[in-house]
Amino acid sequence: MRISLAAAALAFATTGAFAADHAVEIKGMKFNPAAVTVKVGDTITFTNADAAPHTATADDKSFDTGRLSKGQSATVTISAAGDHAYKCLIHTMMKGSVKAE
Ligand SMILES: [Cu+2]
Repeated sequence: MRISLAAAALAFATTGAFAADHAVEIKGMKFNPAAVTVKVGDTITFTNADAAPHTATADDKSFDTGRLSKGQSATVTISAAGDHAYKCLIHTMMKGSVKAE
């Protein structure tokens, strides 16, 4: 129930005129969802559910959560249009992407 309500809220928010916040969970050494599409000016909140520390760091340096310990989250603003590949700097095989339009 909690997840479906959050999904409904997110779907509503992304169609609105105001900046929306998107959520990415880091769990099982993966970003979930690994690919998100946002509008320029939206924010993304990354939350680490793993015991291991992670970061979400854009290859183009347009955003960086810094190091997130278990249970920590960080919100970044996506301020540039385009495709932003990102990865965890601690585990560089963990990759995701943000498409900003
Ligand atoms: Cu990591």
